[in-house]
Amino acid sequence: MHRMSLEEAEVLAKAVLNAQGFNQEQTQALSQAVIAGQRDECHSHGLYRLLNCVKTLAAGKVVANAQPEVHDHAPGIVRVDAKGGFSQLAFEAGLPILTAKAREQGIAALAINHCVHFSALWVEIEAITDQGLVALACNPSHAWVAPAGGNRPLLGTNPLAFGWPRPNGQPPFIFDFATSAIARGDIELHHRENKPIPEGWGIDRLGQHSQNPADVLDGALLTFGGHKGSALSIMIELIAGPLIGDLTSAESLAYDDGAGASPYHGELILAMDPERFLGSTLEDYMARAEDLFSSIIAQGARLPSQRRYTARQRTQKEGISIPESLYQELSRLARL
Ligand code: NDP
Ligand code: PYC
Repeated sequence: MHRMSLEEAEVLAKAVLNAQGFNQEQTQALSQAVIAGQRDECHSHGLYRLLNCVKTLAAGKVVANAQPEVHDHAPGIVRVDAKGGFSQLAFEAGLPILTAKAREQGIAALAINHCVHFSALWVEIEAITDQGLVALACNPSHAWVAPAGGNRPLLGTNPLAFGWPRPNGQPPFIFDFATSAIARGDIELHHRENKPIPEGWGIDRLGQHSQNPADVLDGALLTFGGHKGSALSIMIELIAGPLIGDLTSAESLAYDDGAGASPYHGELILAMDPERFLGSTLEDYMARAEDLFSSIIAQGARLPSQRRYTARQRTQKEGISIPESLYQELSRLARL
């Protein structure tokens, strides 16, 4: 393993992105996302993702200097056209209007269109909960997942993330998961490390359960929770696809045309203002939410994101470590 401080990791990420041709703004937004992933030990969405950013650019499937365009679409809707760039800069461009609209009306939506997408959604959810708002986000990806009862890839790994702000400086309650049994990125990491995957993550090309990551990458992932994860995944295809005038996972994969690039589609993000919903009863009801969290922890259960927050505290002090082979690949791409 190769150890680095977070500052060194950021220098490396920016060097890779700059050397490969991303402009300053895109480089800043992309490096922030992958450093956040690495810092919180979400390895499938950390520095490893830079390899796919570079592959996507080399395949001509992302615009390296895209300048997102913001459209104030309706009282409750802001749209951002990412103009074929990665989603992160488009999110940054839309966030101030999304939060202003949520405060004004209690609830508002941000629809990002025409973006290339690879991020862990909690990064965006935290940017919204940091402002005292409740958040929900989802997006399609590529058609890599079989619907429950089916045996061929059709749905995306379609992440769903939710965030709830908490008082007294406590980190927000956030969950963020793929609606497949696991993110595809994790199966890719098992493949890189020659490790078998757990039973139930996926099937091979012939529809047989497999623990071989290569066979599942070539076959299909399964949804989490059978028909329930499958239904959530279909919902995400609909509300972050046709509803916002963008591609489904099957359409994204068809657009990819074998390039192996990051998915190209839209993203839907909702923000809700507890103060607007609750007025003078805000504190009382936020305290009840705290009671719920306390009761969960009292049973010995942990809240989602607790592992991330613990990892964050550790890596901020001790730095991160990545496989030496990944470090060497990134250094070559950075032309160090
Ligand atoms: P995981 O299954 O690792 O984790 C999902 C969530 O469950 C996390 O919030 C996690 O918190 C929480 N969790 C895990 N174990 C427990 C537990 N025992 N008790 C309570 N909570 C728990 O994630 P996935 O593989 O499904 O997804 C990983 C990432 O991949 C996500 O960030 C997602 O946004 C991203 N992704 C992005 C896609 C895209 O299109 N952009 C597509 C698919 C996935 P904690 O982190 O603290 O463990
Ligand atoms: O890990 O499934 C995944 C994924 C898709 C897009 C970004 N991450």
